[in-house]
Amino acid sequence: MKIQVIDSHTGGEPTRVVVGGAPKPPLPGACEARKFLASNADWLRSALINEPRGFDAIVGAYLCEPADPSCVTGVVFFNNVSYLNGCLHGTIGVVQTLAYLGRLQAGNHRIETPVGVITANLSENGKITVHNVPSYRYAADVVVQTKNHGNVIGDIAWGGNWFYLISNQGPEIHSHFIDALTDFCWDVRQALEKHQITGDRGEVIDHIEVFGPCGKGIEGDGQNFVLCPGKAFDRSPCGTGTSAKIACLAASGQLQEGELWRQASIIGTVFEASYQPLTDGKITPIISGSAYIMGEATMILDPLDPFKHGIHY
Ligand code: PYC
Repeated sequence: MKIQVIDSHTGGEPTRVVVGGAPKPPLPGACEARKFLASNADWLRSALINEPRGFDAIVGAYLCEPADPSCVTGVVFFNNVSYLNGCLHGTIGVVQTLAYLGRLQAGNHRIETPVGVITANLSENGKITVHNVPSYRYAADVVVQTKNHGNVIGDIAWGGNWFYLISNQGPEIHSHFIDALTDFCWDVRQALEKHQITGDRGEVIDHIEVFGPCGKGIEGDGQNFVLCPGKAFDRSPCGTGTSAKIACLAASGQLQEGELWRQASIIGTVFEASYQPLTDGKITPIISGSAYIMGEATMILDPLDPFKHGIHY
């Protein structure tokens, strides 16, 4: 079996877009496609993301026919352990990939995801700006008792995924401390599950985000470290995480409509963010970044290869 992919990165975080050879769901729509992949073709996720073909930080993107015909494509994002709700570094990678293939021109494009339609603008200079799904802070100053790091306080917010956002606690936000930051975030993640602290409909909070001031030589309004569901950290500032952050800043009156927030990642890459308020107290986050194509490949799944579907540790 042969699967064609195109690899890009957005602020250092890789996206592997499936462009050929994959099985197709019987019905259109991103929700249908996610159900189809999870129940009938999960091997595709594992084969493309897990070792020996991939590594933990890659996010995969499966393109599908949208249910909404005004959308240029539907997309399902997946990682080393499961399927994501949304993914904005991945959306920026998908837009750059479709432009590279000549399937998209500069302008506005609607994209269907399992959690709603988002709009991406591709500018002539390659900058990609995404209007994300409605985002909001669900709870502020939620204390969680962790096993190894005492009591931690954070906000819970939806930005296309569920986030627990922690400011100025835990290890310093610096690439020297990635192992310590990972341990800290994993401890928090497990504590949230243990104490049944969830999103507003009982959803697992599977992204942990820690904020601090920008390190020396890094430009931005703040620097973050984001731990993803499969314990990989986001090399980019995380678009859904930045959406959750500005939802919290908006809710606490610290960021006004149209004001710019520059979110730096753990490796110093930056997304620019602002928002438009919605009538129900939520916001539409507007996130900008750029992606770069790194490779085109045909993945070969040899039936005799014991690791054709990836290594499961
Ligand atoms: O950019 O939204 C994002 C994202 C989610 C997980 C990894 N990146």
